[in-house]
Amino acid sequence: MNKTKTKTKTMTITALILFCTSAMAGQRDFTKLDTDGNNKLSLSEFLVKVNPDRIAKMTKIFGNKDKNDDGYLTKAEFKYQGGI
Ligand SMILES: [Ca+2]
Ligand SMILES: [Ca+2]
Repeated sequence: MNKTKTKTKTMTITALILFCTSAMAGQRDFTKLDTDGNNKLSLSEFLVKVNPDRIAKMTKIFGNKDKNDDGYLTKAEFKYQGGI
């Protein structure tokens, strides 16, 4: 019984580490893209380094993510995965 408990605990910790790592990676990308540091991504910031033949698709994705249609993506909107 003790063995099973230890295994479950290890798996939980591994899942937590994975979760934290991916959350941090997302944050780093947002910060990298936000070149003027205003904590929002404009369309031009969002499209930096995007392949020219993907601009149209990425512009559409930007629109889908921009839930309040203010032309900027907040961190929360940026992380929203729907519409891709
Ligand atoms: Ca910005
Ligand atoms: Ca917005």
